[in-house]
Amino acid sequence: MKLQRPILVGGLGLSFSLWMLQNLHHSMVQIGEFSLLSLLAVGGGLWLLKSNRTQNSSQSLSSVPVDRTTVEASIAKAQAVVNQLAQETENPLTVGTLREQLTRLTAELDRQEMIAVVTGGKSVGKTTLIEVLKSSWCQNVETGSFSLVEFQETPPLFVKASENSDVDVLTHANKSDVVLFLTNGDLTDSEFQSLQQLKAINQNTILVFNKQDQYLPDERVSVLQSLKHRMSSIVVATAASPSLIKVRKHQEDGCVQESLELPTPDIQQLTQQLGEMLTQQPEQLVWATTMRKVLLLKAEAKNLLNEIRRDRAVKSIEQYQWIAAAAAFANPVPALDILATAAINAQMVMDLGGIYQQKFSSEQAQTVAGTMGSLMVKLGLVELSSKAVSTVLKTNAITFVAGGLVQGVSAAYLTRIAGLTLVEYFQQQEVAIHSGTVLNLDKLRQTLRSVFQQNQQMAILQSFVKQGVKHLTPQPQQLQLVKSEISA
Ligand SMILES: Nc1nc2c(ncn2[C@@H]2O[C@H](COP(=O)(O)OP(=O)(O)O)[C@@H](O)[C@H]2O)c(=O)[nH]1
Ligand SMILES: [Mg+2]
Repeated sequence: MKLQRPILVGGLGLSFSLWMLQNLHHSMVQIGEFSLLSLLAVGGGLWLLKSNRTQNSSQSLSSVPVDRTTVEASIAKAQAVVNQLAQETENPLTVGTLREQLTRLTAELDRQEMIAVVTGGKSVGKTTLIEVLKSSWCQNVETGSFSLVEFQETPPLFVKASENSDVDVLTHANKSDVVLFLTNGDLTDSEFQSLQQLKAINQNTILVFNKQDQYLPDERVSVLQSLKHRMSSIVVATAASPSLIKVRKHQEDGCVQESLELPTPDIQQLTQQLGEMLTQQPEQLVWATTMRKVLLLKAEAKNLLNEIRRDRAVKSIEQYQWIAAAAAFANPVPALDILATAAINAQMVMDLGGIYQQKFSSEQAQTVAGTMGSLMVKLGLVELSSKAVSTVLKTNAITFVAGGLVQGVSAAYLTRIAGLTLVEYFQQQEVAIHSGTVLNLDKLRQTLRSVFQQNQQMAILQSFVKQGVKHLTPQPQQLQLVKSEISA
């Protein structure tokens, strides 16, 4: 590996870089399908959807109808991911399962019966509401005015010790045509968040204020108003199983007779709204649901693929980081020679691109590596890392600080950051094979910042520096050996 003449790297002010890093989380917003993919990527975290995305795009998203052709195209894309997985995995069973699921999804495009999921906290009245809904629904189906609906109850949300995590529950909800979300009054924070998540994935949701009989008439109105104010979705009030009420009857002889009466369930608003929603364009709802399922399945396959590729990629990155370390260690300069590191990275870019089926010519790889190098400088990462590395070295009382150790470890560290950034970036690309890869610089910059931030945690840095020191300096045992040889 030939090193170019080292240049000094000033970097930007530390405070500026810190400011950039602080603002990082605002920029990690993605659009469309990516949100679903990245959700799954982070441990199935449906919960991670940022609410600002919801505000920006939910309205426009929900107005885009999904047609059959679009779903079929998505199924084909998912198929391509599964095929790629089949080529790279050593686990044919998973591939088999995914293929079966895809076949089922194709058949589902013609599903006749609608699926409504009823969810909410514990004891909000899910079971009761379903009972009442079913019987009123049947009558409407018989007269031919409503389509067939299967009502499904989810396990309760917000129950800590439950076997089902809220993520599972929401994933289930995501696979239905409509969600009835029950609450018994003003929304709690967790209820609000779950609703936001349903909205973010463009799920048809009706917010149902059940047990309204427990409120005085004017309270009812204000709860309903407040719900409508907080959620722009459809809100209805119901009493699936109203409590007994005391009824006073004035007799003709002037006596007052009190009796208890059981009011009939009041779900009229809900039946009407749900009826409209499910009867207007049932095919489109079914297609939209199938689309969500396809995207989830594709994301699952892609996740598996990414896991396999990441393992291979990290091994490769590790090789390059120690090459970079050795080079900078042997050729210590006052500040890190980022261009030299970048020259080494070009080969790494090619390798990683190969693993992720992103074809780069050697010139392209050179450009990518150079771009990453200059991004690192611009973001002040070079300066930040050498500072961090020397701090860790000092606080770990590493006595044998050879010249070039800081540079060596920093070079390794920056190479690793560059590599992990590319991995992260490639993971978000469509799996379909591209001819001629065009880098999205903004996205690369965002990814770089976030990967850097993740790897700036003290624990990670410390263990990395220790590893680096091990690689670059003689081991204690070896020193011991040398000493004992001398004394012998
Ligand atoms: N007062 C009143 N009670 C209700 C209403 N709906 C359900 N309940 C009662 O709330 C309790 C919990 O209902 P259930 O359907 O089992 O709730 P789930 O846990 O959400 O399935 C039961 O005792 C129901 O009778 C309602 O509209 N008004
Ligand atoms: Mg129940």
